[in-house]
Amino acid sequence: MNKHLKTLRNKQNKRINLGIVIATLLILIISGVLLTFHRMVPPVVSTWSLIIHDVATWVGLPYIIYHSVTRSKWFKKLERHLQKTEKKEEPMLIEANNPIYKRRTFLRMASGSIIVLLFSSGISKWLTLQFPTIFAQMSQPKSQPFSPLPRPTSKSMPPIGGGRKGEFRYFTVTETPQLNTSNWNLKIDGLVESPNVYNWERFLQLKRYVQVSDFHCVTGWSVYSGTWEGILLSELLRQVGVKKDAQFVKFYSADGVYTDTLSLEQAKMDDVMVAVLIDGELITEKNGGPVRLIVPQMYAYKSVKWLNRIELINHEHIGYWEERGYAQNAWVNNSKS
Ligand SMILES: Nc1nc2c(c(=O)[nH]1)N[C@H]1C(S)=C(S)[C@@H](COP(=O)(O)O)O[C@H]1N2
Ligand SMILES: [Mo]
Repeated sequence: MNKHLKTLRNKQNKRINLGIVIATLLILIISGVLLTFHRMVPPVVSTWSLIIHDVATWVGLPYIIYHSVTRSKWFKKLERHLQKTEKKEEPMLIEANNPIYKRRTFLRMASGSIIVLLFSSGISKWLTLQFPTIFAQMSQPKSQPFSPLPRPTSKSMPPIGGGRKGEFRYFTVTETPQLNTSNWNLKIDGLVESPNVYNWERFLQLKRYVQVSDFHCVTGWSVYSGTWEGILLSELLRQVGVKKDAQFVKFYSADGVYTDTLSLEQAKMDDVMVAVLIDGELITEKNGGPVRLIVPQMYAYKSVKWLNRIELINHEHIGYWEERGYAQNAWVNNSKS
């Protein structure tokens, strides 16, 4: 670093570059620490930390990589080599030429492009999720794949919670499954007296309840006061009749990958809901619609999106994020156990 600084003494541009790199690294570290301890900071702080951390990752990180690549020994060597051959081959041209055509510039632009390309899938996913309205015009509007549409109860429309505060980050570990009236249904089976399959129409005939609750992701973002309307899980379980040896409830997603579990006792909590509407509107595709689980007292990784099967089992199942180290009991409020 010392050496590096000395060589930069008279090079204003390079000093700015180095400043940007160091600032980005500091920002990544500070926002990362705040996110790790997001339970201890106010929600505004964690929300902003996450936004800043994202920008630093998708804009700052490619820049840092470019910076380190173009300053590495082998890159400099390659540049010198190209410059030498350039001078040998076309000495006349060089002086007169626009610098943009120099091989050295080309080399830098090419490495920059490769780095941006490597990051592009991550960057574009991040952009489309963060600024959905900007990109909405780019994808053609879809026709409503579910009919009939559920009619919201008077508590949902207008929403008694006054409308949710905050934005969903639409998080998924798979592609969004394309569901519609004919390829979606909800199966309830396993250790139950009478297994059941609800198609869309039958599902909408079930009695729906409304609750206002907050939604917290473990990574530090939240959506507050969502008015959810749906069927109570306890009610669905009562209908199929849970057998005595059942101890856990396993939830499946139509994505074919994501699963999670609750103990039978947790599943019977009176706010655990198979939700269909939020703030009086059908839950959108990327939000986990048509039907998602909502477990307000636990972190949102328990709230399985695109729910299509509920199975009663007698052993503990390890869900997608639990397999990757997250707690089986995801209480938001630490004092529960
Ligand atoms: N099927 C499925 N359900 C899922 C997930 C997922 O990746 N796939 N992610 C979970 C996590 S970690 C969170 S924070 C919430 C995100 O919900 P949202 O995408 O509607 O914001 O969904 C949860 N349910
Ligand atoms: Mo999450």
